[in-house]
Amino acid sequence: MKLVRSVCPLDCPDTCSLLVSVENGKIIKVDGHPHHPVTKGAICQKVRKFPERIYHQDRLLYPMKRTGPKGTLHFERISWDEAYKEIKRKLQDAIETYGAESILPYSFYGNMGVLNAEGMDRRFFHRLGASLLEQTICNAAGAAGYAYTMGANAGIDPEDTIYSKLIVIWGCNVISTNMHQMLLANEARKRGAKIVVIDIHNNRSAKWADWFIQIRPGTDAALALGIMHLLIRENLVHEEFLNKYTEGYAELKEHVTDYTPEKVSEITGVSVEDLSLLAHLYGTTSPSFIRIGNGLQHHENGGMIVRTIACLPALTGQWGIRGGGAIKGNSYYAKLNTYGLQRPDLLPQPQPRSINMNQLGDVLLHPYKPIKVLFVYNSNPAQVAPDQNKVRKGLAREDLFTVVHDLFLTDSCKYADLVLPATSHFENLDLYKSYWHLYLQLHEPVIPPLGECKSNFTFFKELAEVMGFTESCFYDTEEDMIETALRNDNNPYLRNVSLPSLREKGWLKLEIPINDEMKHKDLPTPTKNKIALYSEAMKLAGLPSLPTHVELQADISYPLYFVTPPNHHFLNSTGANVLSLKKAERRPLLQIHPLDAEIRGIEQGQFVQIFNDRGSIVLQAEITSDVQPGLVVSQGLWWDDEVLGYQSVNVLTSQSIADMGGGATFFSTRVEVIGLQGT
Ligand SMILES: Nc1nc2c(c(=O)[nH]1)N[C@H]1C(S)=C(S)[C@@H](COP(=O)(O)OP(=O)(O)OC[C@H]3O[C@@H](n4cnc5c(=O)[nH]c(N)nc54)[C@H](O)[C@@H]3O)O[C@H]1N2
Ligand SMILES: Nc1nc2c(c(=O)[nH]1)N[C@H]1C(S)=C(S)[C@@H](COP(=O)(O)OP(=O)(O)OC[C@H]3O[C@@H](n4cnc5c(=O)[nH]c(N)nc54)[C@H](O)[C@@H]3O)O[C@H]1N2
Ligand code: SF4
Ligand SMILES: [Mo]
Repeated sequence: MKLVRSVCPLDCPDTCSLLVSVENGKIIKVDGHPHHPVTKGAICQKVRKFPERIYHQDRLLYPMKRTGPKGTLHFERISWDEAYKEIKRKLQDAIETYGAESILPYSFYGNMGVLNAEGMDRRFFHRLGASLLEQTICNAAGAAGYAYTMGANAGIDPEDTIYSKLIVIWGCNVISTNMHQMLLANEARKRGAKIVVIDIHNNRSAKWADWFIQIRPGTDAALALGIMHLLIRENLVHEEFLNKYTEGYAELKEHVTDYTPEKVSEITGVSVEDLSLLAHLYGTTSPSFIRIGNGLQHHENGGMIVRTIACLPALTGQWGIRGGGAIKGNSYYAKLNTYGLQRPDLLPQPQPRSINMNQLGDVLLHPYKPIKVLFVYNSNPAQVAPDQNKVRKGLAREDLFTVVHDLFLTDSCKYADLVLPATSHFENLDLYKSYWHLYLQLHEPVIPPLGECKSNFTFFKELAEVMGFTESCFYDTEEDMIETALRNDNNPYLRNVSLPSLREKGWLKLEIPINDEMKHKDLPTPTKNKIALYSEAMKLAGLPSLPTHVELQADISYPLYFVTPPNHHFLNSTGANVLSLKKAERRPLLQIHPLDAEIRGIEQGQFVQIFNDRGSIVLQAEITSDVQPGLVVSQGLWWDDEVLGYQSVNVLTSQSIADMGGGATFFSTRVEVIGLQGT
């Protein structure tokens, strides 16, 4: 038996280092690497169960071609040669008749490996001149909002949060979605820290916190402004820091006089007492740290919410104090040479149109400039994209040629003309960065490819050859691409990272003067090195220049908010076909407050219909005061299950775009719920 180093490839902030037991060429166990400074041997159940996923009986092992109608899963085996020929023919036909913009790659971070998420594939589609995809489904609004305030997605080193004395977990379900932040917070707690969770429902993290503050959906900016109001009124602000390092404090001071505790309490549902207590705690505890999640930015006003919360650490002068500040994301520090990796210079001029991935449904159904060829990889749009009825109607178009490259016959494969088998990350060489901690990791193959599986890298490299692309970048090896990726002279933090050093050590920490030595100037603040409490850039973009609460607008004729965050045992829809994980989650439920259940005559365990203008689904009700009145919650992105009749939550979500960054608005959905008789 061998123990081999690996990395978790899932779209999770923790990017854990793994230690894999391999026996006779087969992975038998997956553990956390005990020596990785953040992982420290701890990993989640999802990834402990990876052997079950990798060797799953349904794992795709060879290419297949559709033999039945779209929407079903009837395929026959073909060879890679046949698959390549068919793709080439379809691409050429589409380009000839409709132009290359009729081709759309649809991909996300099913595999976070740099090469397999955004390398050879991008080169291929750029060279082809295909429509560009705006990858907005995850954190686009929040990232844009945070950057308006702080300059970029740069926060503190999470390892420093063990020194925090107050940890505010805001719209982030860390127990499930960022477990090492929870472990670091536990360490801080042992040293006397208090943990506050601000969320719309009493989730796993809220139950673990010292104090759970329940807020109405989409009202977090008002809460943050209420805190600012009180900090200023009670003289708990750090005037010196504000004068030296921020822009627009005078304007903000004036502006927040409107956000009185009474008004904020009315908007947010947080009592005046709790608001005062929170403001006082935040104003008197140092170092204080805010972990800003993704949940609270999946709203129409998500950019503004994050922009507003991001102002708070400046008010009490937290930046530069070890353990003080915030993290929304840390992707800024690990910026690689994306130009070299993705080669945008291969794009035709003028550049092809770009398509917001949150609007896949409308785009596929649009009669003008139609999409004729769709490539799906690293993503499962039939489950994860909003307004699913439209997405599936679009995917079902007979004149659309769809290629899905995945490890499994996902629901998206139901609409594929060709299904191609993907390697798991264990079978690939790749480079990993985290959007939360500060380590880069190299991943060397742990096992050879299963069956006829090919990595995204290999697939697009071979397809480029089939298409007759002769540019030298299509001949790059994986090593070449990793070396290119690491060659980014604009990023001083990469100084000591090289392929040989990563090979030797497995992981390397980015060199960031952010700990004891961190001075404010090391943050990439927007203008004149100052944090933008007032933002001229936002004004120019037609947004309020000061932090502002904006009411949610969508579907107001429906009475209940419908929020659908991820669950504990799946990673988005990944893992929803792994029996042990499915068993652990039991079944998808609709959590509803006793008062809302009572007025609708809904009983515990009853099947209910949930509907709005976009469609209707059926789920089983769980009556619980873990959700507030006026809110229903269903956790997890489950696969279709014809036998049990699960229906997907994204039937009800909307393609509307958030206030910033083209972000998704999954959680601003509203619905009505009725009980189904005889269930
Ligand atoms: N186990 C597990 N881990 C995951 C994932 C997974 O699917 N499963 N997905 C990964 C990915 S891609 C992402 S983006 C992250 C997401 O992980 P997080 O950043 O934790 O975001 P969510 O879980 O979407 O939402 C966090 C919490 O915000 C709440 N929320 C919703 N609306 C509001 C609001 O208006 N205000 C406030 N205060 N809270 C609100 C949600 O109900 C939820 O409890 O997790 C990653 N990690
Ligand atoms: N209602 C609702 N919808 C949501 C969310 C929500 O909270 N609520 N969350 C949103 C968020 S934050 C996100 S990030 C998106 C996530 O949406 P997706 O990125 O689509 O995530 P997954 O469902 O995990 O699908 C990833 C797919 O990639 C495949 N895959 C893994 N590795 C490889 C590989 O190496 N090559 C290829 N070709 N395929 C591979 C996996 O098997 C899996 O089928 O969902 C969004 N949708
Ligand atoms: S999903 Fe997240 S917590 Fe689980 S092993 Fe991967 S990186 Fe670690
Ligand atoms: Mo995400």
